[in-house]
Amino acid sequence: MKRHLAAGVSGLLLVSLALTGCGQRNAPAAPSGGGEGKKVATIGVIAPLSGGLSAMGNGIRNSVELAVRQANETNAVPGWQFKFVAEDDQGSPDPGRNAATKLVADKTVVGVVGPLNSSVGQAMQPVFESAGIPLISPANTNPSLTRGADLANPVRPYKTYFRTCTTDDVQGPFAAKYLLDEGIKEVATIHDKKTYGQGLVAAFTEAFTKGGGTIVSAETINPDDKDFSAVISKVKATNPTLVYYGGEFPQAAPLSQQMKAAGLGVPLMGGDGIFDPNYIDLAGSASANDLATTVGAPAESLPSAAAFVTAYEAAGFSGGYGAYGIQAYDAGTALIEGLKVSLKDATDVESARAATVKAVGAVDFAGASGRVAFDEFGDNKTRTLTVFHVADGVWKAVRTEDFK
Ligand code: ABU
Repeated sequence: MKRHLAAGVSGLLLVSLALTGCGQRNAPAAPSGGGEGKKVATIGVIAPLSGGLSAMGNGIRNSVELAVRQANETNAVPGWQFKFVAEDDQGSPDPGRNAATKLVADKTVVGVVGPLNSSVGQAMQPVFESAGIPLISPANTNPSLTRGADLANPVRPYKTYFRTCTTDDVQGPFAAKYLLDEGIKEVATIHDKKTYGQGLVAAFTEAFTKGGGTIVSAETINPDDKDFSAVISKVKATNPTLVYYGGEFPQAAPLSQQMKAAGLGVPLMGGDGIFDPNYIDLAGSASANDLATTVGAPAESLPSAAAFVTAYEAAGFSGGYGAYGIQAYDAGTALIEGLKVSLKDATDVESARAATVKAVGAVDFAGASGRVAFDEFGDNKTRTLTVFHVADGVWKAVRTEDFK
């Protein structure tokens, strides 16, 4: 994954962005007037733009802004100008719910991409459902958000919620299969008790034990913990070959570092929540040989993502697109594809909301991450995953598979 992207690329796109004042990451994204004679539809993003997960959150924000800019440049929906707004959920449910409430109060808001955290998504879902506005997450991976608590008897809880990423009932088994294939049979698990971490570890544990592996210890931490010495000594006593962690990189990195410092010199493996260059920066040399799965293929290896990567670099954003960039770009594109249908003959955004939800549910296009089409639960039909490990101070892909 690229961390720093070149800013000074010339070309038509960059000229166009400069004209609309969109070249700065935090600049207003679209002309407030909506262009001559055009109606305005607002596309929002809600993501962690501050705090520990802001690198991932700003990658989501920028990638959606890019999709919106391109839609305006290509006049994707004749007669309509898209405005872009971004709200900070701080990676927490309450600010996320507040941001959702703020956006749905704006009658021009036609759809929102986000959030990053499953726990934040859960808080936002009812707000968007009540307003009848589509919410498309590029990063929420907990399966209950689309299929309810009983996965054996799935029921879609919110018809307005969609996502472009793969889910943890796939991600956990994918990690388990990789480890079993590598001959790793004795694993300790730790999670942060949040929706994502807990669910990922449960999915991993079920597949790993079914496949013949043993969970030698199962521990938890609190998301705000800094000192993991107590849990590490409990885990160390069980002599695992690897620690599987459910949570995000701000906790996973110091956990890995403290594990190695305490003599628990085994790799830590996590899910997409730890896949960020900041994990390696924070953990330092202790991160060597640690592993992560991601809910997609690496953008740099996908021919379908090449145009996105080039356009992102040309746009001059100050940070990279991050772990969810292509899924976020595809989420923005899914919304715009739906709007091509629902806004075509619409007089205003509000009266087109039901049609927009229906049209988003029916999109089927070749996105940056691959085919994007939603199933009856709102999940993406494409389920590609990758295992990365840390080598020479960077994340390197070791296996990419389409999970059937
Ligand atoms: N998917 C990993 C991080 C986001 C979440 O809570 O789902």
